[in-house]
Amino acid sequence: MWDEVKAVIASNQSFVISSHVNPDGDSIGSALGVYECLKALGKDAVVAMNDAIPATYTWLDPEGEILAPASEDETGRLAAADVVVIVDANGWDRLGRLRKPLEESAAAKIVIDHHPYSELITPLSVIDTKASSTAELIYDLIDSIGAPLTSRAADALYTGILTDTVSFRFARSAPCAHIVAAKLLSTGVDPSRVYDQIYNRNTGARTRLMGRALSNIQFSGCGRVAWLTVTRSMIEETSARSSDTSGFVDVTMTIAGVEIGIIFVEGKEGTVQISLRSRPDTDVNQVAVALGGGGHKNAAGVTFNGTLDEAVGTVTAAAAKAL
Ligand SMILES: [Mn+2]
Repeated sequence: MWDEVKAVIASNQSFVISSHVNPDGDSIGSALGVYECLKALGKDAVVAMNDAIPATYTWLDPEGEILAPASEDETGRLAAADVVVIVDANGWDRLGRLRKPLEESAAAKIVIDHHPYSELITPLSVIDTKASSTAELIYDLIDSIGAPLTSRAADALYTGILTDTVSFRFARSAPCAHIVAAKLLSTGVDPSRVYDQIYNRNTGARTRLMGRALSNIQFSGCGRVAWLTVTRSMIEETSARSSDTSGFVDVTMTIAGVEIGIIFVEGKEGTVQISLRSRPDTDVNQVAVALGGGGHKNAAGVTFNGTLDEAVGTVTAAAAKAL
């Protein structure tokens, strides 16, 4: 499955690696996995993202090599690369400001992803929706190339698998995710250190904000839908940041009887960031797709244009229909 991708890598020198807006553990881990592999092969590579790297993952980039958020100046220069590699996303609209320069560049385009897709943006697409994470696929690519796996790449790929499976809790975790995780551990990844870096670094502000959000949890559909709301004022009053809400929605799924969990985070300029979670048999991707977002069957997201009340009304109604 990697032959064409390997041929393009072998015959080119400069690469730009990018991923979706609001980068997460899998997008950052996958991008760094590809980056480390290309560097080991003697290639010129740069990772560029639309948004900043969340504090949870900055330990993977101690030298600040990732351009995130990539400035306008940097973005312009990226278009000159031979090859654009997009990981953990398969639609141009997922790239934010980087879309235009990368889509319009003459570079060959490669996509490596595990999200459902409606149309391939490049014939050089390796998309496996059964994979736990894009990181799992990147491990396979590096293995297939026979390139050395650096310790940073191993940490990054383990991070991608760990976070995309929510610590091996998702149905799609089995068994390949465990096999690849085991191979990464055997190269020296310290699982307790990675877990500690990602999950045990919360700030007091984030924890206070989480308390505020959880204390206002709402239910509908006889307790089968649960949702949290985070307003701008809650974020300001707790001195937290919008990005601190990452992971809050997962708490809804720890509640007995809840089939769908949702978080609504009020953004600036009349937008609401929505994340949805569901049990294995319930599909929240269709709810997100119908509203212009997307993701996976059991974890999806969408940006809503409107007020918080409008978002809650629209999305909880759509969620009730998905039950
Ligand atoms: Mn992913």
